[in-house]
Amino acid sequence: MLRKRLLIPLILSLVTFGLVVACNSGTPTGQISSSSGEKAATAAIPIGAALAQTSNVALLGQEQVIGVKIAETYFNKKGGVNGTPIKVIVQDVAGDEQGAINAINTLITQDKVVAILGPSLSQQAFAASPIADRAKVPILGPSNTAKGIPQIGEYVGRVSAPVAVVAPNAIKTALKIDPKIKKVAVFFAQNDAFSKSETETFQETLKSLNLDIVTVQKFQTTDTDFQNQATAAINIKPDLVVISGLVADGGNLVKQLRQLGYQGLIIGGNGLNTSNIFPVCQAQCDGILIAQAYNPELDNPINRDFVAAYTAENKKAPPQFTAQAFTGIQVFVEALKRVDDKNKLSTLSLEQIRQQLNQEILAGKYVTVLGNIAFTPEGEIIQDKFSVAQIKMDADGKNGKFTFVEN
Ligand code: 1QQ
Repeated sequence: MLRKRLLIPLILSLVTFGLVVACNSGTPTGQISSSSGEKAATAAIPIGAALAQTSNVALLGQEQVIGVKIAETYFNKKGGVNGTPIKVIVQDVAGDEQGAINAINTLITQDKVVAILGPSLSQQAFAASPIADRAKVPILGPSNTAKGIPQIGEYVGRVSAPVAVVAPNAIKTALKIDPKIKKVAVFFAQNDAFSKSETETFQETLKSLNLDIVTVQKFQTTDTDFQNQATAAINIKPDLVVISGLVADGGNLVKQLRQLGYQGLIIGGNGLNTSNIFPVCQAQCDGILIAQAYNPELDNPINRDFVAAYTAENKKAPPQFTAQAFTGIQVFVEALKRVDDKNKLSTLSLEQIRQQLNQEILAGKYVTVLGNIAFTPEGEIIQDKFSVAQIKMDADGKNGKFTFVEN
């Protein structure tokens, strides 16, 4: 009786794995012909990635997609999950909550994934990750850094250190560069959960360091004109500007601050943490300080491999969002191996795999490109390596790079 109960879901999930591979894969990873009679079908294990491939949020999501693709190739070359390949299925969350809800529903009910990496933004996670939690599908935020993400539910965690841990590093670096900083102008996007959370951390840190917050200016992530806010702030003559927003808005704000004559240091938050900001603020991006949860110079074998794989394609060092997405897939692969070590995946139903995978994710310790990480029982990442980078633009403002100022 028990056997039958296990067997039917097993057959269903194997059939599903096969279908998913057939529908989504250009390379027939999971369709191993049994015509020779040597091998039974070994279907690839479907892992979902709910990431932004369209809208302005794709400026961030694009780097995450690159990370999951590199991870898929890398971990499959290493034997996948005890010999069974993984297949990463990407669904576009686009720029808003509904996009994330749709992508996550599709991954769960249509693609029958064992787990999900995503969504791209905290704003999307608060709306969409509860769906994965209710369906008992493990979901890891690749860069969901707002306060409260792991607390969404038992099945929700993140591989992205929270703003509370990462953001203060940038302020400390700014003070090292210019110890005379006293007056600080703070800007944040009031329609974005991450930006609201990050500005709280920034403001608490500034206060704890006895710096004066001379103005707090609000905007929307959809805004393109910041003349009013920028002018109001510049009139108070701040020594430092701290911005929590996303790429397009954040980049335009930086550009307009500079055009209006602001010459002091600028700290950008995690939403500005991509070279996709270069075309937005061009030469005026120069000098922006951004705290980092990843440093390409980390010297461990997996990071050396990751940097080599990324650099071969992209001719530059990998960015944080790519590294975090790569790490998310690694966590799934290693935790799946441990599930399989205990009970062969082929003997488990999809529901059992998802549930046991969640336990193993939380129980594991991982040597990653982000350094050594683990999770609290709530799904919060435990990570100890952070850095701060500064954007250096070429004179023509076309190209630039993130240079690390603090290790
Ligand atoms: C969040 C973030 C974004 C800036 C990541 C792309 O950190 O939404 O939490």
